[in-house]
Amino acid sequence: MASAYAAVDGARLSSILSKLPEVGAKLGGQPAEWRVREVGDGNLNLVFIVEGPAGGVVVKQALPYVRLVGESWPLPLERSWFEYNALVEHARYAPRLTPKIFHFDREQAMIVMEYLSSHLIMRKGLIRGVEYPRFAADIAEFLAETLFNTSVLAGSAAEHKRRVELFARNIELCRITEDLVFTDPYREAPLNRWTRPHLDADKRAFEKDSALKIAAQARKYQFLTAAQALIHGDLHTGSIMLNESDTRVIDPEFAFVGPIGFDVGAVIGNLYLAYCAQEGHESSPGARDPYRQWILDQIAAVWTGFHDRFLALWRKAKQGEAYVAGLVASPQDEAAMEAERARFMRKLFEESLAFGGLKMIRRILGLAHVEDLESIADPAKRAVCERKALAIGRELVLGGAAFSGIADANAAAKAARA
Ligand code: SR1
Ligand code: MG
Repeated sequence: MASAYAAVDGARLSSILSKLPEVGAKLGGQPAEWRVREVGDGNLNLVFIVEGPAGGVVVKQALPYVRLVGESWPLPLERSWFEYNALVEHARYAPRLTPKIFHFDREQAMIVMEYLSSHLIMRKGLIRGVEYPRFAADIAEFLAETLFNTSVLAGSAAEHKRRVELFARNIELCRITEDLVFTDPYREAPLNRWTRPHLDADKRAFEKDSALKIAAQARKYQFLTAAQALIHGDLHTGSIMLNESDTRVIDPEFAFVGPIGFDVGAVIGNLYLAYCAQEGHESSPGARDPYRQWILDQIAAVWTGFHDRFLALWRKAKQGEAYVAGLVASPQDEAAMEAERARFMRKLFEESLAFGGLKMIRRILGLAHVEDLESIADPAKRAVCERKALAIGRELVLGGAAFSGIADANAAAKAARA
């Protein structure tokens, strides 16, 4: 019989894992020899590294509340079920870029997965100024493959509706995004925080910025209603683990069927945050200029790589329920279809920038911040970086329509930093 949920500690975790032959074999030796460390530094969960004589695994267990805030903010354990299902879908379409899952225990809200001992959380690498040669191509591939293949551009209506139904119950996690990304930064919410007093005036200005507030709400409407594809839902640079030669996307507990641009924008927005934060991490002014340029190059490469691969998948697709391939018969049909694809991708470009901009602003004026900026100890210096990031975020939300391509977004970012 399954045992009732309880948050684990080292001894209980070893006992649970000892009953899983595949995991036991991976760790080797006896449970008493296994070393268990809690390493979670995220906002929500417990994360353990378990190492034995033969190898290691990672165990992620959901807590029944928001770790960042405490027990006063309950959160369903069921999010682990959505995360597991999203990982299964990601493994289907981007197996090379998804961690391997060894075991899932729904009762314990626990996922046992591959220990990526030679990988680093990308956000930490960005703070240190590390360049990752595989990053842009790998993330472009992940985005294109997972987002295209879980949409009705690739599959049947019935399959899509089943996917919508499964993930539609991830209500509370979506609610966090609805409030924390789209609404709270633009009002007085009790858990908001910002670098005070340096950004007090900026916060007040954002609360009064009619165009920005309404644009944020328009994106919220899209987030609530656009069931385009299974999105990761929290694809910031803390959800990417990588090294020189390998990249993995972790932590899709916010997954649901939503707007494609939300994931693309999450990557782009978090790279712009890292770009702005370099000023707080460089040893002398300008020392990180080449690295800043590397980040901008990655932004361009992620968008271009995603765009090209998504389009290539679409041109080849034969089974999509939308834009039925059989209707495109003549050269005129093909030309009209190509024009439609270009229109779709242009719209997605603007949406991705807008979502990215909103995800930048929420990390500066809302509850949950990012280490890129938080690790800048001097608040005055941090506020300088944050103000530039706010300006870039606002420009991405409101100015995307005027950009002819991603190079224009990068030029706007450079201008805001100058
Ligand atoms: C209350 S949870 C705050 C944030 O942590 C997660 O990583 C998501 O980004 C969420 O919005
Ligand atoms: Mg996470």
